[in-house]
Amino acid sequence: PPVTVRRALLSVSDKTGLIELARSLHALNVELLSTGGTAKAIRDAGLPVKDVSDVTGFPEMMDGRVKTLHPIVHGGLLGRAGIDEAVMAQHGIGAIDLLVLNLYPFEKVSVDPASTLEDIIENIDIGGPAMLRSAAKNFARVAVATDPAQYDALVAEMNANNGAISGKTRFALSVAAFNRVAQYDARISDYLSSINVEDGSRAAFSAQANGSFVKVMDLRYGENPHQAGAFYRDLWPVPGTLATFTQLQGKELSYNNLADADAAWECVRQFERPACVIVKHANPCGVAEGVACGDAYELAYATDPTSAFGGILAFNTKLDAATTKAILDRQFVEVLIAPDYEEGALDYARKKANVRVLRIPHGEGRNNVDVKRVGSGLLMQTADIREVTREELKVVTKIAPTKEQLDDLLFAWRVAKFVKSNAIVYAKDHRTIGVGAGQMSRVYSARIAGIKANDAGLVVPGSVMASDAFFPFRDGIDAAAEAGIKAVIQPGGSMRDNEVIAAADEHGLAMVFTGVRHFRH
Ligand code: 93A
Repeated sequence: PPVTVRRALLSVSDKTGLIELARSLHALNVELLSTGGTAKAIRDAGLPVKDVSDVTGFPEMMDGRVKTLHPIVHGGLLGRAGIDEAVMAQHGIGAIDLLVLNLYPFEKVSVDPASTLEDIIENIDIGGPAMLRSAAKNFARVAVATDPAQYDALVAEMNANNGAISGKTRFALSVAAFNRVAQYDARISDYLSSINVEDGSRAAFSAQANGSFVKVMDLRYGENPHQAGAFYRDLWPVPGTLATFTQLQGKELSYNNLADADAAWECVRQFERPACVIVKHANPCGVAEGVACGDAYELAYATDPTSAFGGILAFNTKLDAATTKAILDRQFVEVLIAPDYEEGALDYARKKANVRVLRIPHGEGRNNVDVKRVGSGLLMQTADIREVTREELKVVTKIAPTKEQLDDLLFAWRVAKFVKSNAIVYAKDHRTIGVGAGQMSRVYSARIAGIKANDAGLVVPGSVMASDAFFPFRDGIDAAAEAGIKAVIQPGGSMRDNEVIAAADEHGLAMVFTGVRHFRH
């Protein structure tokens, strides 16, 4: 139900709009209580106001560190209607129905290069957040404003309702107040944890916390040596994701190592059969399923031995000693990732002490939010964790894919999801034959997939092709047919789907639509 405001406490650092608000409240017969500086400003404007210190019978002290931390204030904010009247009367606590408060400007002061640490510490508000929490918790009876931008609407509502504020408004204000306190405390914690206690210097990244992230480590540098880098994980990391890794050996992990390790691990963990994914510069350059990790590795490697050099290798099964030996004898590896290792595998890895070996235990969870920084903003989206089932596929050509082709199409589709757009993946017998990544036009990605297959000495004819998004023209299909592709998987949905389907029929290809696309930028 609406609550008529009879008594308000005003305590604001930012005095914007204060006098107009006080005047409006006074006109509605609201009694005004206030703290030192705020009370002075109101009084100077010729409006009646009571000092909190007079109400509590306790002076403001310690240069303002203690001004409102008193049961008369908190009891006035927290007292429940219909429950606490008697105890409030017994202790001389008068109800406060509206709190108008904005906090000491910690955010502003802490980023000002002229501020000393003492200035910054003094700007950590204690009484303010305490009152905001008291008032916000008691939204059943109390309204709380934390920002001058809220005053106009508040006054308008009160003017229209004889000084009353609705339950809906009080609840919305309460949520806003808790948000404000959470944000404020996060900034304090970020700031303080960025300070080096040895010499007082400040790091580019805070030491432990960053909102709801926890620092795992500083990185030698970011994507390039002139950039700083750090790795944080969620406060509660999702089981099965990169953030739960243990480094068993090897050189320090770099920013690029971690970014590539994530792509490799997320790709390989999709497969049910033993699989290997080799990533270079964020793109899978070879992927294969096998009967065991050994043949999966051989097949993945054979897709593109040139690119595999210095790659990030991920397996979805326990890595055995023989495969580890085969890998490390043959090629330079940046990072090796598996859910577990045979003891012999680790013994062998130890001989190549630089190789970073990560263990990531399998888990069901997936990261469900993606974040990308743009300018001084943030793009957020739910993560691309959509899996396409066999039943969802729609055959659009005269010829349907065979059972083997269908298996390969789904395999290629899973790989394509992890290839930067425009992504084209050629595959056969559960292994990649050629990967075309990151081109600005789809037909070039298709050509590159073909060139790479040829260079690796792999036979394209009889393979299938996956495309992460629809073909806008028939040229991609023509190029694929010319290379010998026999079946295609793609989202469909182009204006020229009919032309693209006709091209596939003309070449005798089978084609299925997924209805789902997987852009990855
Ligand atoms: O130093 S405090 O943490 N101790 C308190 O008891 C207290 N009560 C209110 N800061 C406190 N405040 C803050 O004072 C308010 O959050 C507001 O930002 C400021 C208003 O002070 P003044 O009215 O003297 O300008």
